[in-house]
Amino acid sequence: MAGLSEQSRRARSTAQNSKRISVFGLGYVGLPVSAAFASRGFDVVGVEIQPSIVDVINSGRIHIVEPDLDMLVQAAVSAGKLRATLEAEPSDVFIIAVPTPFKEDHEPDLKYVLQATRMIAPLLRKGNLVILESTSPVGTTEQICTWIGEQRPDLVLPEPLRDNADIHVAHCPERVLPGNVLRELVDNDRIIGGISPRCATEAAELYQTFVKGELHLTNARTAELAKLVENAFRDVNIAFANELSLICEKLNINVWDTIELANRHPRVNILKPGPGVGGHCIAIDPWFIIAGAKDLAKVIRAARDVNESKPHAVFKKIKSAASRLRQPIIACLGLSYKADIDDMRESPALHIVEHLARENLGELLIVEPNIRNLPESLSGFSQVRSVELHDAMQAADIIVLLVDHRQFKRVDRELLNLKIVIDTRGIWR
Ligand code: SAJ
Repeated sequence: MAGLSEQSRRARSTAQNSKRISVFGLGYVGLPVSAAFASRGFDVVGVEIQPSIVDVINSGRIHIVEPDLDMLVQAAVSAGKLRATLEAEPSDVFIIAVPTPFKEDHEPDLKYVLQATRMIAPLLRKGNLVILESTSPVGTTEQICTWIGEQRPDLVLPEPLRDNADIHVAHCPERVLPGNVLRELVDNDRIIGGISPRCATEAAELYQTFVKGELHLTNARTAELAKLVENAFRDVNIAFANELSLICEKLNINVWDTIELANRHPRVNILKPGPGVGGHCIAIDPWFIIAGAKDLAKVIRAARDVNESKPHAVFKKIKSAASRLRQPIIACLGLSYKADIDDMRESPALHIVEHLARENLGELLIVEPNIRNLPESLSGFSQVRSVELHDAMQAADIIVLLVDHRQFKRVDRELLNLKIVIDTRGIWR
């Protein structure tokens, strides 16, 4: 935040740090955010609907894979600065970090945001700050105000031109990259969108206690759209790479060489093709834009179609290879949606393996170094087994590289000889 001297910044910071912050949702965003605030001395309460997660956090452990987060949580819990609970408590700040999925028809589903707001509303006192961190369709932060107003007609709510409200409400979208969360949480710039300018300032004062990147203040609707646009931009660019991979396949040209050469141009930077786009952000957020502007979001919609069709193209390639063998053994390397994490949300790798299992094309040997047990969706198939990397490489006729985990990059290339190799990430070329 521009304009604050170091001394007044420190004084404000100390005043801030005595506050209690409740974070709703202790997932991939809520837990690192909780730990970051707790490590700055705040009294942080994590409100979770799953009792097993509450128990894990309160014992100083974590339930997700994210580098260094375990140490930070352990330190915060043992210092008494972070605890998890099922019940919401009165606080100075309420941060909503719950999932924002979509429904069958790709319309946004705000039920978890509503649920959190319903828990927060009865506890609100004058001066409280409510922050929505979850990536959300345009208008969600205003919707939160409306929901609060329904439960709390006694409160003066913020409006764009009203700065004398009893509470403050802002959208501060998270922008961290899974796998690099703790560094990005601190270093990345943040967009802070207030319902009113005062709401934005209040939220910015809170985030400046640990964010080293710049804080960019705006209104809530712009902040909502800016976040969606970041991920839609990436989706469109990955779709370009994925479309290119299909074109190259048809023309029998190596897509990786083509991209490498084209990227030598000073103003060209083509992303990497892969088995599809996964995760809870890039594969979801563009739909929030499409839902709000159906007739206009044509490129964004086409990119979604290309990226959603890519897992099927990979499946067809595996099927064609398998059809040339009798009782093929197929090794599938990786299930998560990207490298070196355990997150399987919207994972194209998982979708491909599920499809292979359903079609029963042969024995499936799954290697996923970041999980202990196979996901439930694969448990009912007798021909599917979780195995060690080395065993899969030895036994398989077909090796399908689905995720570029670091363990797979180190594979002895000799083991690939005489096998059919389908490398969707181009790490063995
Ligand atoms: N992917 C490709 N080719 C590429 C890059 C990515 O196929 O060249 C695939 C990945 O394998 C993965 C998917 O795209 O399946 C998304 O991965 P990612 O690493 O690009 O992004 P996420 O979903 O892990 O995190 C994104 C980030 N957004 C941007 O980079 C614009 C992150 O900063 C956001 O905080 C996060 O979404 C979010 O929460 O919205």
